[in-house]
Amino acid sequence: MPPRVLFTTVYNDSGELYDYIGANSRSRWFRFYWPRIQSFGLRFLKQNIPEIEILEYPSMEEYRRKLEDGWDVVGLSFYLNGTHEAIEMAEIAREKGVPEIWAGNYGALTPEIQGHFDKSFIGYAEGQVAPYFGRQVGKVIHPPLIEYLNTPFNVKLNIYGILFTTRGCGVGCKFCQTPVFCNKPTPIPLESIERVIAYYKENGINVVVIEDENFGGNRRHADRVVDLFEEYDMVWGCMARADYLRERIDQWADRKRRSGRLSGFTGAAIGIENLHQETLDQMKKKEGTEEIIETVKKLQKYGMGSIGYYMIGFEEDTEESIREDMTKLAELKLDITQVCVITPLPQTPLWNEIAEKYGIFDADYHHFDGKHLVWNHPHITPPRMEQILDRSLKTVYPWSAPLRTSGRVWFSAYKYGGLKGLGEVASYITRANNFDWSRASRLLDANI
Ligand code: B12
Ligand code: SF4
Repeated sequence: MPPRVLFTTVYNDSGELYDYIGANSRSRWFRFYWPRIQSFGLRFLKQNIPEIEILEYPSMEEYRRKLEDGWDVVGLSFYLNGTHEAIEMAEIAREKGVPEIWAGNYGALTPEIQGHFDKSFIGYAEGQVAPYFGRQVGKVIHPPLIEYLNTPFNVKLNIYGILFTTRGCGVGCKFCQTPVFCNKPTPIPLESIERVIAYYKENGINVVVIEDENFGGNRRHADRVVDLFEEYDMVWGCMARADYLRERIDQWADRKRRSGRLSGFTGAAIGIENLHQETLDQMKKKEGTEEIIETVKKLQKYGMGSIGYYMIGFEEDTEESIREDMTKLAELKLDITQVCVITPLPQTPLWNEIAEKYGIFDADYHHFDGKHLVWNHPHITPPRMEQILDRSLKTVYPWSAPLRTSGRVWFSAYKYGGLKGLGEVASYITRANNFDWSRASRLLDANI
């Protein structure tokens, strides 16, 4: 009999799902919702090693109940800000007599907490876990990963399939843990990508969002993925570096215009990080502010969507300088602007630098979520930083932002597809609300 292995994310007793837009907006009046309903990491593991059982965002009670079934291994999947919950769950599992407790995902990178677990898995783990079941993972199979965009009235606006095309990044930005987690970019096999795109298409999902760390880092692979989208007539967007996007946007927009359809490239999320070149250079971002802004403007010129990631609280930042930067950032009129407070993460160069120069005073890992100041900043106190963040988010995501986005989507649909384009956007709403959500829990057949 194979060992009984349970992998779970950390518990959530708040009664609410984590909502990415909620985390990055302070709008009390109206906003969109992007709830986190599936754990992508656990789905990949289950898809490739079906013997594992998984639990996604359980309540503490559900977790305790599940433990009663008896397990040889309990594995916890967590980010740094879920560390306390992961340790608590590990202790409960031990009390229940589970012989082995494992840690995985980015939270497992923290050296100080690894002692709470029998094993810590660093990086993408299908290949590391499979031998436990006496086998190996050849080509990684991409599971279906499905999410939706919601409104306060529970009318869903869109349903989309998530896609990962490569894993890992070695660029080496000072603040980022990815180069420690997995610094060798590895492509997901194209046949695996094609299979999941076909699954989305068959199930009425025609929008795909790529959430790679660095889509386009491998130009050849990325271009072939784009060809697949064209073949399957998909609408798609991606999280990517500005340099790759800048090279390709004109061509993608042109393809779209010529096709007279909405399918094709529709927008991107870009790490702007900071509007000051010296700060980007210091962070070893290896990109130019001007080029990043130019890429955003290009997206907007073509009516494409834009999400920007931005960081505040660098050592030279003051309340006044952040206020000025936020005014400039708001002028970019992005659809969503994720503003994070710069947070030293374990094993990054930034962690060592800040720890030595200023000291990291906060021992509460909940605060390592990019929304709190956890170190001794030379000009700003932690409570003041929270107020500055609130004000910044209000500036970059005013109540009118969702209206602006809706206007852009409809206008762009008309621009590229005429009346048919408008009908197609309306069909997104019908597709999302008529989708049989029990399908979202299905995985693909194991054979590829
Ligand atoms: C998509 C994503 C999100 C989505 C998650 C969507 C979802 N449904 O899961 C959303 C938007 C919700 C999100 C939010 C946040 N995110 Co995020 N996110 C990512 C992103 C881009 C991809 C993650 C992913 O799904 N990868 C694909 C899957 C297959 O890989 P995986 O999750 O790593 O899982 C593999 C391994 O980790 C391992 N594994 C996973 N679990 C387990 C468990 C066990 C037992 C074992 C053995 C192995 C194992 O095996 C898996 C398969 O190979 C990463 C960037 C990146 N480099 O990965 C950032 C990243 C993970 N996010 C990060 C952060 C900081 C956040 C936020 C705190 C940001 C914020 N301030 O808003 C929040 C926290 C959310 C929360 N409280 O839970 C950081 C994590 C840093 C850290 N130290 O924790 C990352 C690395 C970005 C970065 N470079 O800074 N995020
Ligand atoms: S921030 Fe992005 S580009 Fe920089 S190292 Fe991390 S994943 Fe790579």
